[in-house]
Amino acid sequence: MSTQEWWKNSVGYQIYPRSFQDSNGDGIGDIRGIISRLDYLVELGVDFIWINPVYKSPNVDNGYDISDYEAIQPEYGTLDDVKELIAACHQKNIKVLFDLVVNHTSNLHPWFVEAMKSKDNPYHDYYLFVDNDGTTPPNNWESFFGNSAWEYVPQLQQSYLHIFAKEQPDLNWKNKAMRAEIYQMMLFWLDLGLDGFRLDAISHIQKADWAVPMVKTDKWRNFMNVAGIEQYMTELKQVFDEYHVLTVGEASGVSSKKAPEWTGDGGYINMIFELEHNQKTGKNGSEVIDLPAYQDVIYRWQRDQLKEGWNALYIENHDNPRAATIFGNDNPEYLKTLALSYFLLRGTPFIYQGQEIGMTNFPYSKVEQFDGVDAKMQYADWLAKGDDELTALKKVGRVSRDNSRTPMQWSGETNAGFTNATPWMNVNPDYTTRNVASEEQDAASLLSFYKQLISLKKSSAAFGTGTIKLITSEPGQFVFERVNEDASYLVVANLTTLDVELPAAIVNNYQTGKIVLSTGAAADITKVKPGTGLIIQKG
Ligand code: ISL
Ligand code: CA
Repeated sequence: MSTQEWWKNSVGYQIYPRSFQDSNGDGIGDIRGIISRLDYLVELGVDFIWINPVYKSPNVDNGYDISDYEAIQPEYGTLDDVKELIAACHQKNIKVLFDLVVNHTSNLHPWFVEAMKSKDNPYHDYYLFVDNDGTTPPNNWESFFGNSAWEYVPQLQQSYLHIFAKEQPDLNWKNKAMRAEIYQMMLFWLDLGLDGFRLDAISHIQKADWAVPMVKTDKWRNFMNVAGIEQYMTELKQVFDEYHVLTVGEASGVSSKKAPEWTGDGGYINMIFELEHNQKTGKNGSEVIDLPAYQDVIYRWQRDQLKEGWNALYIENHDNPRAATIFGNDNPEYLKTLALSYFLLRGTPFIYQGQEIGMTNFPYSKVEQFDGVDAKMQYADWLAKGDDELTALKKVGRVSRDNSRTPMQWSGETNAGFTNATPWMNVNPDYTTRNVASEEQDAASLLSFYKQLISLKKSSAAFGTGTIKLITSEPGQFVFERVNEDASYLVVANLTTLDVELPAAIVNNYQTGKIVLSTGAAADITKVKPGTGLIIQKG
């Protein structure tokens, strides 16, 4: 492994800046807030952070609608603050990734403002406009956030494509001048010393012909990894390669089979956040993760990238409800087991802020508590379908991505120590018992477990570049070996309600080994009970 592949033995931490730490008493998390919490991250042991967008934005989609790629949203601070953040992180050996959002801009970006002026404006072709009389959209494509993906513009007699909110017009990647400006902008950030990017919605930048209709059974295929994207990814790679930066692509539609072409040697990027494992079961409003289906997806991605390619491992992010709720069990030992089930698979593990203390979904009681455009649209949708308000609230609340965006719970003090003003989003009331300060004091807490797990992960390259052997067992029981020339480890994480029965050969191999970490006191290789797990190093 070359030193350029440092990320293979590393741990990432995702920061949602709006909700991490407020430093100036306006109720909104900011860059100086992140700087003030760096020692927490050092203590935790993470190697790099990925920060969600802090660019100038009217904030229709919490920063994913950018109106100036090279300016910072004043709420978050200034460019100088960013420089200071990067320097402070580097001083503490933490690398910094920013979000790169280039599938779309804000409708208030100067390019789009120009584009709306006339068909012959040079910026008009930076976006995807189609002649249209406004009676029916150019085709039946829907946006990820619901309804038609087209917005009609009467003064142009055209509609433009937006696969997210209508305030997020899609860029036209066929336009060379637009691409050149994007690459220039990336250099601007890389020159400031960023260590990489998380590539937002990157598999959507190429679209099918407008004549191809949407099919209900595969709604997004006309803008997910569509042929022709190769050229753009190759160009992006040229920029990345110049700086040897870490690149993590949110690339839905790239199948596990195809993934090695993207993430292997010579691939476009270093790793992919697959979005397939988000498999749920149960009635609207009380969904839980469908464990067997979830595990199938994760194991398939492991198998398909065994020799070539690399995984980005995660259970939470800013687009999903909290794991402690959606896995249906917020018992700390179960959450430790959940951590074990994904963290040491082959790939680079990420922790989403608050996951390490077991933060849970917000107990919604009124619609005003929702923030996201998507949540509000879904709520209106359920009402339109005939639900009463409480039912609609429950259905949206269970799965809403707003759940993951409540303020970080630092302590049992006012507003969980996030701010001394009114927080921009409600703090989850369970902060009084679930917070960093109290878990730091408790050697048996989830937080303490994550620290041990991170340190173990980094103590042996067997957990990085070592091989992985997935051992078949009951669905929902994660059992695997990590092996290199120096060490062999067996990881067992039992998320089911049945005891794990390991194959005799495995028991023989590891029985005399040393338990290097376990979720509870009564760990025993011959009987890994429901909701528990352990790691054994071969003797
Ligand atoms: O492809 C998808 C589902 O199969 C979509 O989920 C899509 O890739 C995803 O929603 C993209 O999310 C990202 O871009 C959005 C932003 O709202 C999210 O927060 C971000 O993670 C638009 O920029
Ligand atoms: Ca602030």
